[in-house]
Amino acid sequence: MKEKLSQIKAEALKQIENSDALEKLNEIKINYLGKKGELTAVLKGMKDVAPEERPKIGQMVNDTREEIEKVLEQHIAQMEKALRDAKMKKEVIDVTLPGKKNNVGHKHPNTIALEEVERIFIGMGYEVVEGPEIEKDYYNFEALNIPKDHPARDEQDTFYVTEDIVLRTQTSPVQVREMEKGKLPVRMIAPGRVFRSDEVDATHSPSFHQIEGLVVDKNITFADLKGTLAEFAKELFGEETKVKFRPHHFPFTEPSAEVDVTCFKCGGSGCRFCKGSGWIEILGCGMVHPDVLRRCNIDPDEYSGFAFGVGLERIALLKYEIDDMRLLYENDSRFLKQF
Ligand code: 2U9
Repeated sequence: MKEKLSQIKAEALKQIENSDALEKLNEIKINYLGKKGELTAVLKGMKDVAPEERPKIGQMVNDTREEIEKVLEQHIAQMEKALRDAKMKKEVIDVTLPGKKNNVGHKHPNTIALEEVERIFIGMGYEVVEGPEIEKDYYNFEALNIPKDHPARDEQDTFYVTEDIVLRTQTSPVQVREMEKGKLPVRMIAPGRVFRSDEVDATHSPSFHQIEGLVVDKNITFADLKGTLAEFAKELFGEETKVKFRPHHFPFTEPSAEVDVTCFKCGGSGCRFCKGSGWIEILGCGMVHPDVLRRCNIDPDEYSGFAFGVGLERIALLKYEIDDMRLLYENDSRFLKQF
């Protein structure tokens, strides 16, 4: 038995010595030390050894195993180091090569404009509230004084999902839902996508974005509306910007107005940008109609409010001097990377 073990050890060490690849060393490991290996076979033969001899033989088997293992591990480590060294020698890193350019995305002009408008109103204490793009007829129209026969409901303007469900044509339903909650005062802006059945051209799209604002509290007057929008215009277009309120009509506000700002290109003297008038129209606004408040369970004798609405694309086109709305929807990276 002793001789057999010496023979196994000598043979294993010889094979290890002559190995020139990692795979061969692993094979040797399996052949000698594995479950079906030669040393395990010797252990299995212990039943034929006299019982008093067994501890001695067992110890010899263990010694042999340990020695083969030790030499094997040494050779494996050596071979791995040699392979690593060879790889490092082959891989030359030229630190003078220019770096790879990472393609970084750009914010869409709509996003930049939205973040700017949100920043201004959050600074004035407004909350930003979002709501569903698919709305009940009631919230989109009925609650806002737009009854069934109103021209604003014309099927050419509105996408109907069913008779009672529409793709919202304005973000006003978000404000109606907020007022219905009964938590007063309200000071919020509602940005979001809206839909109108318009043909695509340089200034129209069937899907665009609005930001609407609403303030409801005791003693809110048209003066609050004027002051708020004058401040907004100054922050958005520059300190020297002036605002002009022209009487208008919306079903949901009374009185209503459209707001122009002095042209930020020529300062109001008239240029190509403002078509010679010195003014640029930017938004619509008004005092919330008492019937709209009443429908939301708000007593118009106790509370009053103002509201306004602005097209996000309109702001983006003006601010970044883009002359065709379609560019905002194509997502051509050559266009977007300019912002
Ligand atoms: C409630 C009551 C009143 C929101 C308002 C406008 C005036 C307005 C247009 C601007 C350009 C839409 O994007 S646009 O086409 N909007 O002129 N929007 S007042 O009035 C409200 C909103 C909610 C409960």
